[in-house]
Amino acid sequence: MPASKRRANRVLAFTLLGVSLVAAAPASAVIVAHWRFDEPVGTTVAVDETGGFDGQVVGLAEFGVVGVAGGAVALGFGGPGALDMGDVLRFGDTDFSLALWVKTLPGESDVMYPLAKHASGYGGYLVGINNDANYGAPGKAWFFDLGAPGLQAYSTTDVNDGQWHQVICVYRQGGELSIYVDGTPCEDVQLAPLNPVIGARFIVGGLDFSGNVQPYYRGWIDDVKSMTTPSSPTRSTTSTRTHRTSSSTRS
Ligand SMILES: [Ca+2]
Repeated sequence: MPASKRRANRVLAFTLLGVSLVAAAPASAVIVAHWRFDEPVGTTVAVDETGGFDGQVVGLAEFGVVGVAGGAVALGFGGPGALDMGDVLRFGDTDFSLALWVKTLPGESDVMYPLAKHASGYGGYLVGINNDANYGAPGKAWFFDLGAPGLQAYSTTDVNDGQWHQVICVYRQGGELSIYVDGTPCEDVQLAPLNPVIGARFIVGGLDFSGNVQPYYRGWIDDVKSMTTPSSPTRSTTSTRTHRTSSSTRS
């Protein structure tokens, strides 16, 4: 690819990043954590430039690969790996949002968790890709807090096509989950149980199993942000809101 094209693509990526964040996040959102993953090859710590919640490499994580903005981290190649930020970002039932760029292998079908603060039996928020038994859907990204199968916000866009996609998940006080892919419009809104306050590790590329990091991702991740809204505005009630029900509960 010519250098001019690469520069143009990079400018486009930065532009898309800014536009989609502005479009999807509440106007008063404040970034509380931001991992750019621009560290060089061999790094064992992913720096959070905003909140100081640095992530420790668990297993294998490759830095210095090309991302959507600067570098990215590659996980799941040559062995399992994830990034452990520790028990941070306990939002509970308050407005917050998560933004991340993901790229998988084309047609990747395994269930993956690019971002999670989840404790088995106690719920907690996470972003999934593909389906895990009755949770999620093939090729789609989904946002979970504590709900039974179906009580998640699902993307309509496939995110397992081998291209970079920005996923933004928004939680609003009262249990409203919404999800955006590559900007607007919102692809799903779902009323779910209130997000619990739990003790669990915040992990990029895996889940917390009884206090241990379990890697659950194969692909690339770039520019992860977490945001809050200090003074919650009135909750939105949109015409696109959907309500699904189910009798079982995730454990
Ligand atoms: Ca980056």
